Amino acid sequence: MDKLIITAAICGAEVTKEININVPYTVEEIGREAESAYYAGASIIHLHVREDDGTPTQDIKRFKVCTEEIKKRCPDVIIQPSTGGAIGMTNKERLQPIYLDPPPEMATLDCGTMNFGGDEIFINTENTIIYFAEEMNRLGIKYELECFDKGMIDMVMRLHDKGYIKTPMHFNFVLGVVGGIGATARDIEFLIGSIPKDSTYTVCAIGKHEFPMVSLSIKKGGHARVGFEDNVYLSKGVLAKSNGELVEKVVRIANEFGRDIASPNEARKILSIL
Ligand code: KMH
Ligand code: ZN
Repeated sequence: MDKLIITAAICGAEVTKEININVPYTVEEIGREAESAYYAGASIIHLHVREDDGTPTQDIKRFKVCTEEIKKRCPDVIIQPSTGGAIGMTNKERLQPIYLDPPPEMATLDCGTMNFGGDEIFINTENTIIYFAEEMNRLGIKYELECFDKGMIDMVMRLHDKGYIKTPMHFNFVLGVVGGIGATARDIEFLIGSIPKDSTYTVCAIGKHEFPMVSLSIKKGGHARVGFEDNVYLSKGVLAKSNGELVEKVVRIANEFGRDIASPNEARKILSIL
């Protein structure tokens, strides 16, 4: 089994300080949270950025200063900007962080449209996915294929057959989002069984589903994503003081299963970005 790649989704676009005061907004807070996750064992930082008041933004200038702050504190960590941004943003707005100079090593590529609770719709048409994939191919960016449901894997396979999506593929199964696939062992089995054999995958799940689903992924040879974007609790009723605390818990679970933790460079090799 490969060593375990831990991704920390430190901030997201939806979760706020009202839910957990430790959710980072400012550049300094984003740096602090990335650093706590990195020293706990994360090799990838999945990055959304905020204005100081918490408003989500995809502004390239904000990504630049946040990326610099993270690199100062965690020099070899893999930074994976979001191209999902927040609900309602335009494609051009969302894509801004891939145009950083130098381009990021990785970025997310969301693989379908879905309900996001209430009246919210997260829009990723086929043409949007193709446009994002082609831009990332051109810039040599490794995409993490965000699949919130089985049909999104089918979309990836169709776009692979048409030459838009390259191998080896790296998936992130996002479980338990309202409108997407559930968060049970059966759901994970179904998704794992639906991707090409030479792919890698990581698992994340929302709220109380985070640690049970991540544990299953660790056991089965997949990778793990935790962080305030997905869940703010360390255990029932106990708010996490930092993203680092969530990563430390993943490391404890991995130790139980006898799974070693990948350094950033080991993660690069596993993901074929070295
Ligand atoms: N905030 C969601 C609308 C991604 O980072 O690529 C989209 C999202 C996925 O978080
Ligand atoms: Zn995200």
